[in-house]
Amino acid sequence: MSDLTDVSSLDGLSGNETVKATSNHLRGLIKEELLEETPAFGDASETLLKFHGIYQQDDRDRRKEARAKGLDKHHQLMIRTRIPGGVVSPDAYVAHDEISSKWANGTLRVTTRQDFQLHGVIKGDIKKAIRGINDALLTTLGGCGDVERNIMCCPEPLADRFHDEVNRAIGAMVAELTPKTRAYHEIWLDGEVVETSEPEVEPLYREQYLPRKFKTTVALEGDNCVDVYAHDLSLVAMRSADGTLRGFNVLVGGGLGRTHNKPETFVAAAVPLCFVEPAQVVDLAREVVAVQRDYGDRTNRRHARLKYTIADRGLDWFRGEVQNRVKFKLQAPEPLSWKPVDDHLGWHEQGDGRLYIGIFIENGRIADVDGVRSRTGLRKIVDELRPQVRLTAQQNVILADIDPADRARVDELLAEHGIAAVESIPHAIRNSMACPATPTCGLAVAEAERALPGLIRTLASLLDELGLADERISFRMSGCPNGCSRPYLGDVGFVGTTLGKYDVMLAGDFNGTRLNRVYAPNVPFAEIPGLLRPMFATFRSDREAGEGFGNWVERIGFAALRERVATERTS
Ligand code: SRM
Ligand code: SF4
Repeated sequence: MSDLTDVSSLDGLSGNETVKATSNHLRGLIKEELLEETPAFGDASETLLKFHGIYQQDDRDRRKEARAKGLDKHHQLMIRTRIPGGVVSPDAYVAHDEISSKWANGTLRVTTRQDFQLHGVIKGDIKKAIRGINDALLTTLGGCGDVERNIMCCPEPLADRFHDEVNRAIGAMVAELTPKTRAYHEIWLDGEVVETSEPEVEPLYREQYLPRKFKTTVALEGDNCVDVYAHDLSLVAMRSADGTLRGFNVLVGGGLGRTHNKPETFVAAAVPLCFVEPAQVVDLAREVVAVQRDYGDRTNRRHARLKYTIADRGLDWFRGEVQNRVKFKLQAPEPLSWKPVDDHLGWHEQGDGRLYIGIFIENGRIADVDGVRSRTGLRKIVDELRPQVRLTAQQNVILADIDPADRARVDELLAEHGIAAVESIPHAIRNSMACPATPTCGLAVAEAERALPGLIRTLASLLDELGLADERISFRMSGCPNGCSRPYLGDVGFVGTTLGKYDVMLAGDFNGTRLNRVYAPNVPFAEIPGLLRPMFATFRSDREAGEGFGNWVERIGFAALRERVATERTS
């Protein structure tokens, strides 16, 4: 175990480790650079800003033009608000909506981890935007960076004891795992700099924080709407017969990021670790994070997630380390079973006499575009009826706590703003997700959010033609192998390899319990429908009753699939 406080011992570690260790708990020179009239922050601040929920980006669409004119890139910032369980008060919704028009690009982006992102904020406006978010009682601290990220949870707003108990556990975990540095308040909220002879302490993260990002999700027994197999730490809340919270099944070591042509990087599904009781879950979560803090690889950021620590040292070793640090006995994990994933869209009862409605937001972009005015429409509903807003892991929005008497008014406002009723949305579109990719993501090698809408409509009409319109097949597209839309856990994944080309991944499943695999590498975008059509046609005639597309591909295997597709093409 390295001494994390001795900066002279950082030789051989990744550059980020020195930046963190010498940052005085994430302060660095952010405050000073904020005062400079430059369009961008320096490199060290760029690294530290992530811990504050801010990414330095540039508008990639304008790079060419800037280069031609001999100008610098169009620097801009992206803000990510950390929203545990995706729960947003009406005031916080309004605050984000206002910030988006005053200082960002006029859209709100619901992320695959139930956060809001605001893109296109310039440096001179960033402080006002962060303050606006905090004034609405949310924070961006820990939205990104090498710390525990947003803790996700199934967003269904059901009013019962089980949900209350799960929410309490999440609140306690958030409090325990949030960085304790006062830097955030000092920099963004003009918090007083406390002069004291006592050094500031980060009890969990110490001087160097974690080797890499760390992600936790909470699922509710039976419903994998939060993709438990994708996370460093997943907690599946289990019910007792009397409807109370019995405990959590714990899984560890999921992670989807990989790098093309670097076989040492890989996608991993989380594996069962143990079962813990409700009163033990905070200690368990803290110590899982602490083991990763102490043993994660700090020399190579491509090999620094928990999945690599577990792959290198073994699950039994990992369980032993966690066991040594907690005061209770880790129990054996229980077997998990999943019902068909619920996206929580449409109208539902909450269980307390009120209603909620899940609204489909294509690729999470709340905007006013081409007749679909989701931004104006949602804002009107929030202003008029003050529902609680919840963000889903499929990038959609739930409006909760609605009086049944207001249901017709909500439907009216949605229709007025071109926001389609979920029943009218083809399943292929409803079950699709894409990451932002270009123009904001600096890592994108291909389009995603801007490419999927066209493709998914072609696929939806193709499925319709084949009589498969009611089939629930998930389609997920990412603009690079990092997998932000979790493309490796869908029935069909499209993973950008270079501009206009995608690895087509098959043999995952709709419930997100199995990783898919590359069926066809580097497929030109325009050829994707032609590749999939004969498969869908064969699936229609060949599948067993109730069998999903990904499960069918997995059962017959890629070799048989290729043969059957060839036969279908010639018939
Ligand atoms: Fe992600 C980096 C967007 C969920 C794996 N992700 C990025 C950055 C910040 C690019 C960057 O580092 O410069 C992207 C910003 C794009 C933009 O312009 O907005 C970005 N990731 C997103 C979001 C917004 C995609 C979306 O469609 O919603 C999601 C924000 C979640 C949040 O609210 O915190 C998002 N990213 C994910 C997920 C899915 C998940 O966690 O459930 C993954 C795969 C799971 C995982 O972490 O293994 C994911 N993002 C990555 C990686 C690869 C990490 C790795 O271990 O290799 C990167 C690159 C990195 O960290 O170096 C990355
Ligand atoms: Fe960017 Fe790649 Fe993530 Fe898409 S998958 S947002 S392109 S890092």
